[in-house]
Amino acid sequence: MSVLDRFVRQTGELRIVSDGDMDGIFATGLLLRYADAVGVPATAEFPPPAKLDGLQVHDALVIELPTTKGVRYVGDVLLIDHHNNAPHVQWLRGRDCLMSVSFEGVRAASDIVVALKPDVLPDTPLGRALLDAVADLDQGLHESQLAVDLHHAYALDIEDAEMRTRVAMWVREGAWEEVVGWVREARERWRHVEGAVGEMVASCQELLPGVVWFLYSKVGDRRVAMRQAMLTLEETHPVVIALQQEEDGTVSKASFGTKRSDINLLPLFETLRDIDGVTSGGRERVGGAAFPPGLRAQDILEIVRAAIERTGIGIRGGDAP
Ligand SMILES: [Mn+2]
Repeated sequence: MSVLDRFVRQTGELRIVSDGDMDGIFATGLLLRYADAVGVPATAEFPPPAKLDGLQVHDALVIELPTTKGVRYVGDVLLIDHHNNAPHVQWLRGRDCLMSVSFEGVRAASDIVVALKPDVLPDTPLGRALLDAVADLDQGLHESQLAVDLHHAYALDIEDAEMRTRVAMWVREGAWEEVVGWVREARERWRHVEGAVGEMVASCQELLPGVVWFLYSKVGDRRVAMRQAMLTLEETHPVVIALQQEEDGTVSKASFGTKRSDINLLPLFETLRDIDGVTSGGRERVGGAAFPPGLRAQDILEIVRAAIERTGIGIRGGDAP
């Protein structure tokens, strides 16, 4: 009897709490297949990264959410993890590790599930190809067309809270055609995104030495394109600002990003927060601000320029990122 069987026998149900990446989604779907096969009630959730710190997880099977991510375990937890080159399943209770199983030669959490329960392995070449592509992606390999398309499908829908559950359910049911349909559709969507990224990059203008900005609309997949355009521009400019333009031409939001370790954006967010009606926050190298309605891009840029000049964010100009 595997550690998984023992755990489920004790808990009488399978509550899955998983990391929301493609590997976590597939591992969850495969575990749901297992639960269905053995006739155990099962649930699955993918807590968003922002909610992980302090999140209590009790009596659950946890995929790739170790306590180092801020999650707190209560009761019995079965952890499936494979980072630091040490694929393993651990049965944890408080500070005790009741059981630990290591796996050689597996590349992803979904591979561990298959190693534990070979019966959940997809019964079609399409399903197995998808599982391979997921493991490739998890290793940072974008070699097959399927892995690339899968990566894009995920990136396009990353803000869609229901995407993870939807894909996990397809895996649960062995509906591989549905997964591939979603992935193929993403290929077309991604072509448009690439076009939009090129336009955004080409349209960027300088606000201050080392600080560039561009406008985007939130229509369709433009937010995904905006993030790609920011990453591209951050390669050659210390600070990049993307302004979200509404249909009426006004601007409501700004995103800020830098790749430079000598730049800290936090004082800028603090200064912006002090302005009436403005909310702002983030981390040292990425963040955003929301402005009161009715402002034009030029109004926002003046506000941001003044805030940067007042706080200084460490731009010394010129240096490569
Ligand atoms: Mn993984």
